Amino acid sequence: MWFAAFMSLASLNGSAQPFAGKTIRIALDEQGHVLTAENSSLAAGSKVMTWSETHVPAQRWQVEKTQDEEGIALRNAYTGLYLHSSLTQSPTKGIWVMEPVASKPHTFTLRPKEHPNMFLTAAPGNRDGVQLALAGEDYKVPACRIQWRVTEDASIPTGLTPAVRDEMMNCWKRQYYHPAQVGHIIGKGGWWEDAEMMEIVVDALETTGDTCYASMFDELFRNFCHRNGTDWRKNNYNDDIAWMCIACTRAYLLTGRKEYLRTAKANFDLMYARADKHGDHTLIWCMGQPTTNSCINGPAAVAACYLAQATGNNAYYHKAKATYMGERAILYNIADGHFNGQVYDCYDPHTRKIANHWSSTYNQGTCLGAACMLYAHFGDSLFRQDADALMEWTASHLTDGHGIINVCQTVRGDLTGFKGILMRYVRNYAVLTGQTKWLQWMAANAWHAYNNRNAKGVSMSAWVTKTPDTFCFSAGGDFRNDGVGAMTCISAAFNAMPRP
Ligand code: 7K2
Repeated sequence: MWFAAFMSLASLNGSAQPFAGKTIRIALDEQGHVLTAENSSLAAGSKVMTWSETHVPAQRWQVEKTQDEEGIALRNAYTGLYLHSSLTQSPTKGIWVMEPVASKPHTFTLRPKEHPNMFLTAAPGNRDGVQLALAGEDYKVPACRIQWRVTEDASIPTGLTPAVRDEMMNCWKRQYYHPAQVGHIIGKGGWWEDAEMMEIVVDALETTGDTCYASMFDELFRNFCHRNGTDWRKNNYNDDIAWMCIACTRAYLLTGRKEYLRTAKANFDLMYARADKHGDHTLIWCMGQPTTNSCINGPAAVAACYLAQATGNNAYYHKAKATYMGERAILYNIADGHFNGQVYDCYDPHTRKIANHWSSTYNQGTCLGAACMLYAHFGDSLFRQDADALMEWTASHLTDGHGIINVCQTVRGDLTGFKGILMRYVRNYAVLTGQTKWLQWMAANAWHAYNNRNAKGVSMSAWVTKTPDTFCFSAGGDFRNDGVGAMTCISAAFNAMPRP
């Protein structure tokens, strides 16, 4: 049976503008491939396609009445843009005529008002990301491909709420968090990756007060120590040690478990003693390597501030300040005495040159965090000005035109976890300065990544791309058992909602 047969069967069933005012799901086939804003893109002109059901607003459409009494407009429930007859999203209303298919309940055809002889269809195939098309009289498609199953659905969340946030965490845990011989392990277990994921668990504890996260941290800590011991000097990466010291000291400050502080303090002290050898208070990144990197100086300054808070020993604040100022002198982008908010990656003391001009979310983040903590303790306006500049530069240079972070769009290697690190320091900055707009900025990022989740409820580190159900990113990399990147949006979600 071909589409032409339906033109005569279509009847308006009493309502020219069906579903007006409702939010609907528009599915093409029994497998439930639904009309979806491609990659949840907020950009006008981006495509609309079909994708498997992930229960997100980017897959729902709000039906609006139009001036044309026969037609409706379909507005994406996430992006706020309209389905246009060019099969893209548009800021202006496209007019669609939605007609019931006789004797098929909940089934409709969709025609663009301006092309009344054409029907909305999608290319054959049930894979994700199938292109839409308009089927005209000279383009024969099976009737089933122009018959859309349309149902009202008011059950989809409309913004980031504590319930959405908790669901993100639960879906992540289901995929990556497993019982082990000792405690629990994430994926196959790592070193600094574990530290960073454990910090997100600490963020969850700090922002919700839910002691389930204290237990979760303890499970991970016991497993980590079982694999890596409690003396970490055999790890040559000083940054690795600093990351784990931050996680453990923060966990101590929230739980009071002395074991965490004891381990953090002993390892920080041995790391700092061997790393502070450049003579300018910057730290050696990795033993045996010549450079000093932002990824050691930033975390070490943060770790020292937390240790000062945990031990009451102000010598740690002075270490933090020395490390921070050392890094500031060589790795901050300062011209004519003015810091523009950008931090470089790596400096070679032998050549006295920046060895890597790359600027990243995580280095921006730890510098922001250190600046905030140093400002809170010393009250020196330099730290406050630095924090302001760091926040502004990060939000305006590492994002797309809609404020969504679009760097590190990868699921492989170190870069996958970096965005998650930035988030907690943005929270600290927002709370310290009372600028809640940065919490909203984080919530918008978390919400974007949520809209791009897959059928298991997992969102990969490439936040601006729809997460594949296969856990294999088209740009390369398999994240079935590697939870670092998929936890970054969870960091954004928790850190966007601090406790009052
Ligand atoms: O080169 C450094 C750093 O400057 C750069 O920003 C990142 C980017 O790579 C390393 S830091 C990542 C290291 C963390 N410690 C353990 C090492 O295996 C890992 O490379 O990728």
